[in-house]
Amino acid sequence: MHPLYREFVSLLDHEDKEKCVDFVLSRLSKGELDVVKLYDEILAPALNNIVCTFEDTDTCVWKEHVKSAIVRTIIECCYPYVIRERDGKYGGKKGEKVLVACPVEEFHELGAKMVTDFFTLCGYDATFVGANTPGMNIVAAVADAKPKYLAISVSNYYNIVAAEKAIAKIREAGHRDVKIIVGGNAFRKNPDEYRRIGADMLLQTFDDVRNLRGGGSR
Ligand code: B12
Repeated sequence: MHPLYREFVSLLDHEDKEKCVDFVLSRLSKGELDVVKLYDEILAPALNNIVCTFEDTDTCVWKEHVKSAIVRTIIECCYPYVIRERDGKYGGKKGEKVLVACPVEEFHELGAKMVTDFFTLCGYDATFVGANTPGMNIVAAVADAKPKYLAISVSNYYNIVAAEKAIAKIREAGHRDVKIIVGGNAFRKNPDEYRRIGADMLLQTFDDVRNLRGGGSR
């Protein structure tokens, strides 16, 4: 567990947006924290460890919305640090295009936003297309932007079907050059599903993204 995790979670539990943002930005600016550790060891577990019991579902769900909105603000505020770390630590911009999207009905967007920043850190020209993106819009984005990679993030297991349909549409439209990556919690217990749904590879971590240029697929 990251040494700053508990302190951050306590601020998040109090839904103190101001203190949460300040806590993170002051550590990033002093170099006490970097973006990957922040995302992987503090923000993602702070959300993924939320458990709603049957008795407190109504309260828990609106609080989950508030907490995820605070985390979204923090991610947006990190962008200057993403660029700074890309240029200072990871060798700068190299330029291959990547689009990152969630399939239709997948509203869990925070993993996709973090992954977009992971690609940016590694020098890719990365664009977050959006949560809940219909297949035909993903096809249009691929046709217009002509990315080298399309990364599809899926959190809810049931949305793997929507990812599969989007991939089929891309293949039907004849976009054979784009490499399709999938990732996200929906695949954690189902690591072989990516092949069945027609993706080229499954990636899950910052190191997977970093290793992509050296081969990367598993
Ligand atoms: C926050 C949250 C929400 C927020 C989302 C806010 C937002 N703007 O994104 C809100 C409140 C809107 C929400 C709604 C719902 N949620 Co919700 N939600 C969560 C929660 C608590 C955290 C998810 C999250 O954001 N984690 C933080 C991110 C950063 O972590 P991550 O996704 O794991 O991403 C990391 C890695 O996985 C990786 N990664 C992710 N994608 C990719 C892609 C690539 C290519 C790579 C390389 C890596 C990668 O990188 C990230 C950084 O390390 C989880 C709990 C849990 N245990 O997961 C439930 C959870 C995901 N939700 C769930 C459900 C059921 C729902 C609802 C259906 C609830 C409802 N009844 O309304 C709705 C569905 C909405 C929809 N249609 O999508 C279930 C899904 C279960 C399943 N079947 O798989 C979970 C697991 C809760 C549970 N235990 O039941 N939710």
